[in-house]
This record gives sequence, structure tokens and C-alpha cells, in this order.
Amino acid sequence: WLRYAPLPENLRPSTTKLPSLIVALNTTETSNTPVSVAAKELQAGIQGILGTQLEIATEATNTSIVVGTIAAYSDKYRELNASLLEKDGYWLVKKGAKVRILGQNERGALYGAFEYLSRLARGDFSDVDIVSNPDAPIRWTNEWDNLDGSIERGYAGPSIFFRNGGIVKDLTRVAQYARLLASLGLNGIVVNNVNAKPEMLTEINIDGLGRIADTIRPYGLQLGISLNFASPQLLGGLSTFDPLDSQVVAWWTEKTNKLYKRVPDLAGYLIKASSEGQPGPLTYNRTLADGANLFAKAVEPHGGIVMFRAFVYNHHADWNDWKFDRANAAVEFFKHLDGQFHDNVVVQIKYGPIDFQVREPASPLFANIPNTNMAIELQITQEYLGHQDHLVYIPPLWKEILDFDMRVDSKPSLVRDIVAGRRYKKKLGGYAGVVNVGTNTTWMGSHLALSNLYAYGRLAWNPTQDSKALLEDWTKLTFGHDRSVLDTITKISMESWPAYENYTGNLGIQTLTDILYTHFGPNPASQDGNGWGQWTRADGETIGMDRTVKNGTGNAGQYPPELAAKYENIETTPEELLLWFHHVNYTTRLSTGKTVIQHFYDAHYAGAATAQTFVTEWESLRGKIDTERFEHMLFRLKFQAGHSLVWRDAVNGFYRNLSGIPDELGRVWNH
Ligand code: GCW
Repeated sequence: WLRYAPLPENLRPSTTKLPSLIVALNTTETSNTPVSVAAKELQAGIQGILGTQLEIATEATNTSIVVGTIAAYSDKYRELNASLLEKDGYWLVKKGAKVRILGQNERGALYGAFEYLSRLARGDFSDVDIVSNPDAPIRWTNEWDNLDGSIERGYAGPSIFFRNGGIVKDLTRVAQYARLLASLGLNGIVVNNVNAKPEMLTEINIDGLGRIADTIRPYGLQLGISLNFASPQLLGGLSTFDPLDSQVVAWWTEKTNKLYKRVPDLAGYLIKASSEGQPGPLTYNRTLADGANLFAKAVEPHGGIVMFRAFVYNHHADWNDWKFDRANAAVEFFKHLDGQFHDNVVVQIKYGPIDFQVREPASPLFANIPNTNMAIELQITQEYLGHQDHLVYIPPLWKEILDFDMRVDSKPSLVRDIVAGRRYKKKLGGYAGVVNVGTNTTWMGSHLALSNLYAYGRLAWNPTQDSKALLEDWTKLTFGHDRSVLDTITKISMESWPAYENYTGNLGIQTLTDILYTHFGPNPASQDGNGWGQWTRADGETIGMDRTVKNGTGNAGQYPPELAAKYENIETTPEELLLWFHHVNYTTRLSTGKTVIQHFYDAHYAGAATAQTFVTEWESLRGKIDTERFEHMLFRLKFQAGHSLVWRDAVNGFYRNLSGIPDELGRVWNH
């Protein structure tokens, strides 16, 4: 989306309206700061889009673009807008050929420059006077990259950051990635996997991390690091990693000081503790708050923050225990700790109570810790959504969660207002997006998957935006202005999440993918009878998790009263979450009059049928986009079409066998 492709003649304005110079405030000729990056970006962008070479000058005129911090700008109208700007925000004013891009800080100026260029690239030359502030202070990506260069749940080749136990020498690609993220208004990258290796903190790797930080800093991005909780023992040679042990505290303090010496603007730490076999405070009977506060104290003097993940659950659950529920874990582990976390701790919560499934309700934790800073964790990498081999445009799913009203104290409590810190008046909060880009030249393994990253960043800046409008922006920037290209990509992308849900798991049963190994392809049999707790409780007659208070796991009761009542009652539970909250007969009737099992059969046909159309839709674009990207996507969409049939027949065949109930339309499947 940063191609700055030449704008077609018919979309160009008359040349007299164009600026003739760029003036960069706060810079010297040699500086490599967000404002100097912004000036160069403006120069390259305008050259690409309009074919005009603008000089970078020092004296502003009425036909120049001025970019910089608002503090460095002397103008009598400055005060009014300066007071409206919040951290990282910008004021963009364009009147004819006079353009002013003024940030609350340097980063804001860079964001404003990208916004201006995005408008030009989309052929929008209208005058504008806007103040734009980010909705939340934390707008980060989380990379799950390992020191050996592999990436957990990465589907786009090896890491751009690490290789053979260290940080790669050539960080060119990292700079390009930083540019991508900055153009969306993102401001932090946690570079290593939450399943972290202690070796991340060796002397040589600290220096390598410093090189990464130096590379991303000009783009306004700060570095974050995932830590292994047992590092004092595994790396430091101490006999313990007890968070309350004075030697452990001293060890972390010293490491942290060393890190900040090399990276003075380190954003902070991300911690996965006492989860899925990772070490944590529970080993020593300390609380998760004790664990989080250990790091909070260490980074506090340096202005750093701690993102502490709420993804803590027992993965050796007892399947025979009807009352056990992994979906309850976050509230069980965190609710009683509300108010005990330091001010610079943010609890990072996956959007749903289980794990990035195709359909989940919003996590009840958002409604249960009002005295704690919170961030939402979204997954851009398609772990459960077809590994980027399937087209799934995810923002409509994210929007359902972000716009969801938790009704805390029977008052409007949208998830997006909670994570922005507005609802509970917290200073910190925001967004963490799991990305896992790799060295693949497409970044994410599929050209169309990039719309997910684009929309993630834009939503983290302003979650009220419409997911279809964001998609259209991205498509124009990425593929140009041909109407049929825009319409086709918009159509198939907007149909993709509902289609994927249809041909994988329906009615809130979850994705039904293989959960034991690959998280790819259908395997409904793998859901039940294991310790992971992503259960469906399917047997010969019935299916679904009973999460009611009266007869089930009690999960419905973790929501505020209005929602609890709604989910407790099968009549008022939204149908797309029926099997998430209720255990029913296959023959239970839905509002359509269909039985649950017949809905499964039909939805799988409908979803797979939609996936077939993606191929023909895409083929209609032959010759309208370049061959390389055309063929790349055609191959993937054909795979998806075929795989959707595999999904359809495997899932339908499985439930046909289990229930013994034939399809009303007489279709048969060999799964
Ligand atoms: O979804 C699961 C993934 C793990 C991941 C874990 C987590 C990084 O399968 O690969 O580990 O969640 O989010 O910690």
C-alpha cells in the first residue's frame, strides 16, 4: 500500500494546485528522525504518484508542504490546534497548494505525512483541515519470532529479525517493515515470541536488539521484548526465579538497566507466564500480579511498560469434568487481582475466551477488571483461519468484538472504549496484533492477506472506522484504481470470513480445525477428549458446551448481568453463539426452522460454494493486475476452493457418522 504508483491522468488535479517545496522542521541535513523520514517519504511519494520532484527547502511559502512538530511551527493559528493534539496526533491542513502537517510529536508528523500521501495516492486532492489523534496509546505488533529464525505460527518464511541464535546483520527488511507499520500509526514492535528464550538477553543479543531499535526508531517505532520468566535461573545461574526473591529482583533490575543503556526508549516487556508450560510466578505460589509487578518495578524508572498476557489456563484439563471450562480461566486467574497491578502494567487479553477462533464472544475479562489497564490481542496471522492459504479478511470479526457492548453496570461499555482506557478512565491501554511476517517477498505469504495488517493498524488508530471502507482504501493503494478490481477484491474479501465460518465451524462451535498439531485443515474429532479444553462435547445425540450457570460451567455468569441473562437463556442467545453457550440435540430447531445438524450440512455447502466463486471472480481480473500477483492469488484461491470442499465433506461426514442423521437433501460424504 506504499507503492506510490503513478496516478492515472483522469484523477490528477491541474498542476497549479500542487505544492512546490517541502520544508522539514526539527531537522538538519544529516538527521535520521521521524520528521526527516517524513520529508523523504513525501518527496518519494509525490515523485511516484505525480511524477514531480519537490526539493526539500528551509523557507516556507504559500505553495509548500511544511512538516514537523507543532511546537516548531510558528504561525498565529497554531495555538488552537496545538491544544487539540494528543500524544502522537497530528494536524493536517491543506488549502490548495499550501500544506501543513504538524505533529504533537515527531511521530505524529510522520503519521500525518503518510495520511496526506495516502490521500494523494487514492486521488483525493480535496482541501482538508483535520486533527487526528490515536484512540489508544498502545498500538503494537507482537511477532512470534524465535532466535533460531523460525516463527511460531508464521506462514511467510523465516524471521526478518533473527537467525542462528542471534539478530540478523542486515536489517534492511526490518526498516521496510517499520515503514509499513508507521504508515498505519503503529508505534511498537515486540520482536520475539511470547514463548521466549532466556538467551534473548545475552550481551551480544542485547546489542543486536539495540541495532533493531536503532533501525525502527526513525519510523517512530519502539522496541518491545518478550521475556522468559525463568531467565534468572536459566541464564543467570541463580537457584530460583521466584519473583519475590531479592536476588531475582536484583538480577532483573540489572538486566533491565543494561537494556535501557543500549535502548533508552525501550517500550517495555511482554510476558507470557504460567501458561502452556511456560515458567511463571505460580511455580512459587506467587500471584500473577507479583509476577507482573516484578518487571513493572524494573522498567518504571525508565518509563517502560509491561504487557502481561491474560492467556493463562490449565492445559491438562479433565475432559470428564462437565463443570470445567477453559473459557473461565482468564477471569478466574485475574479477577481477584484487579487493582493489584502497578500503573505501568497492562493486561493483554485475547479477543475471545479461548483462542482466536472463527467465532467467539468477547472475553468476559474485559468486564471484570475495571481497575486494571487492558489491551486487546488480535491475531493477524491466520493460525486458525487457513494459514494465509485461505483468503479471510478478518476485520469484520474484530469489529464485532470492538463494537461489542459489555454493559458493565448496565452502562454502555464497548470493548473499544475499555481498551482505549476511556470506559474506566485508565491512562494506558490499546492494541496488540500478532503478525508473524517473514522474509517471503509478500511479507505474509499471500498478497491479499496484507489487507488484514493494513486494517489492523488503521483500527488501532481509530476503531470506529468501517472495515469495508478500510478494505477499499487498501485495495486502491495496492492494486490501483480500476473499478472492477476494486469491486471484485472488496466482494470476495467481505464474503470471506462468513464463508470460512460456514465451511469450518458453525453456531459458535469454534473452527473445528486440527487442534492437536497443525491448526490446519478439518479435524472435528480432535476437539474432544483432550486436556486442551477447546471442547465441543459432541456425542451421538448432542453437541455444544453447556456454559450456563444453572447446569454448566458457569461461564455465562462471568458476564455482566444483562449479558449473563442473555447467554444463560437459549432463547436469547444469539444463534451464531448457540453451541458456544449451550449443549443441545442435533435435532434442536433454529429460527430458520432447520435442525442444528441440517444447518451444519447446509452451511458447509454454502460456504464451500462461495469459496468456488472466489476463483471465477479473481479470473475476471486477468490482465487488469500484474501477472505475478494475479497468478500468486489465483493459485491460492484455487487451493482454497479445493480445500473448502475437503472441509465441507470432512465435517459433514464426521457429524453424519456421529449422529446417524442423514442429510435431508440426500447428500453423502466419505470423510
Ligand atoms: O494459539 C496458541 C498457539 C501457540 C501460541 C499460544 C499463545 C505462542 O497455538 O502457538 O504460542 O496460543 O498465544 O501463547
